[in-house]
Amino acid sequence: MNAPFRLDPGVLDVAIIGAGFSGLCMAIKLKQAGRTNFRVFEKASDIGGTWFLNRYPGCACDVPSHLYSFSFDQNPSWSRAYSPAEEIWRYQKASAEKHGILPFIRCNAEVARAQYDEAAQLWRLTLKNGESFAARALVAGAGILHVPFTPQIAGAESFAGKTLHTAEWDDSYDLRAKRVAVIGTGASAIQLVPAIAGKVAHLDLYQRTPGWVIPRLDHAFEEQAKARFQRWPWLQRLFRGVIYWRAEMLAFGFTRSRKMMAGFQKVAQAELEKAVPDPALRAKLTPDFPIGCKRVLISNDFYPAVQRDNVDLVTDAIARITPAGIVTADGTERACDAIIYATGFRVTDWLSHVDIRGRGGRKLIDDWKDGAAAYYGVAVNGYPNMFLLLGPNTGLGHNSVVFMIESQVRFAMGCLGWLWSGAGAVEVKKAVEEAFNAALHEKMKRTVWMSGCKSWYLNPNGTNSTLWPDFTVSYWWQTRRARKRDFELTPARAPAVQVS
Ligand code: N01
Repeated sequence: MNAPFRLDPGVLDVAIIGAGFSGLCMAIKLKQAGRTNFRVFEKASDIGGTWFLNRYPGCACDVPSHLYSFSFDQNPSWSRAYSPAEEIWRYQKASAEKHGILPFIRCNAEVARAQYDEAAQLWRLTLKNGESFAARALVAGAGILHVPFTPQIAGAESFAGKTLHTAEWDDSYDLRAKRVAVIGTGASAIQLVPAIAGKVAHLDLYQRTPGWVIPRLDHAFEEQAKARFQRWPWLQRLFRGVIYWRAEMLAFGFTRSRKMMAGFQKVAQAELEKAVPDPALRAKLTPDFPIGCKRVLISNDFYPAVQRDNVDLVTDAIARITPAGIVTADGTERACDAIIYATGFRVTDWLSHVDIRGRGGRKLIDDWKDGAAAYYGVAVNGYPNMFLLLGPNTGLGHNSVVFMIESQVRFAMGCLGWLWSGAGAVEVKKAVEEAFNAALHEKMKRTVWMSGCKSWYLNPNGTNSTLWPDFTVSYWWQTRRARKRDFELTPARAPAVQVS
């Protein structure tokens, strides 16, 4: 990422944390609104967020690309229905370039601390390298899937071979002809395992909990189809609309109808029976929770990969790691050259790596100790002029989060408009935020995510601060404009303070 970074003297209008889909969308919309006094601070060495960081073999999006992209920047050239990670990343780069936001992004710039200065009505940011900035508004678009989770397994540090994590992939390590252990069978593992199983000498897949897997209706787009999308953008919009509403229908099952989910589960069960003839292996791969409770996995090649001669599915619990490999609870040691952690992300404390302090020095990490909460995932009482993107309870199990991001950016732009027209501080009212969350968690009770399984959607206390418990269209409708009556607006106290 070589774009020059220009720092205007003085106070920024907006400081954005993160240059993934969220931060890029915010930056594009600010620029389109004629605002150029903003900066994006990205901790990684390039833009793209999760699509830059996740580079493991087989990494792709499990939401169709024509939907998992900006509505205002449709790409007629997607190579496949489910495009690989690198293609999504290239799309993000092209979009950032097209909208002229690269000069506003600073990479290798990790925000360590953001503190609200009530007297000055400013957010004061400190980067990890000690630099400091001030901004009237803070937009946190850090995303929830970026802090890799590695379980603490006894003896892990003694392992003499190579250790990798799907979210911190080391391209320079050659897996060919190696004996490999993969820990985890979530969304990352089911993409990784088929991609590497044919290359490695042997693969032990350590499964703690099997997931429901449904077929991925993937296919390449022929040049003719791409040309049609290019020539008739309305055709692509129509296609996107069809994918959107097809996905949206699933929300009914996830959030309201156990009957619909039961039908869905029958389809997955039939697929498993068709794909895995061996009853013993099939039993190991059969989940004991309702489909949808944990994230539904989408793959055509996972079951075939697990049945390869050089792949063993290990379901005994991992007891410890030795210099030579992994020992399971039954005492068996399986030697390996590399251990790959496909163990996901630290989701429920996703913003804890930035020390965010609001009014009176209150810490977001303390306010969220029992679970993150916000108003529509965007605004938090006690943190004026701070707007979160993909914040609490705005993740999805059935549709594109890019759709949610666009709704949130529009909502945040509405609030920023008040700042630009005379307000000094904009803060959601406590009672409004509390009432919103009480209603949300009431709705959450009837969702499949609360049906009793253990998943990364849940906080340690069992509450769900991760997912939106309704249709995305209802989120879009409810957030189509920010309502002044829900916020406390404090007049600007003084002209913007210069950064020292
Ligand atoms: O992580 P996960 P992921 N011993 O948390 C297991 C998104 N994503 O990286 O189920 C043994 O789902 C754990 O077991 P269990 C997507 O939102 C999207 O795969 O807890 N095993 C589980 O099997 C996804 O949901 C795409 O019992 C241990 C696995 O590790 C999210 O990222 C692609 C263990 C972790 O699964 C995370 O997916 C990839 C231990 N001590 C990812 N600890 C798209 O295509 C954990 N596990 C959009």
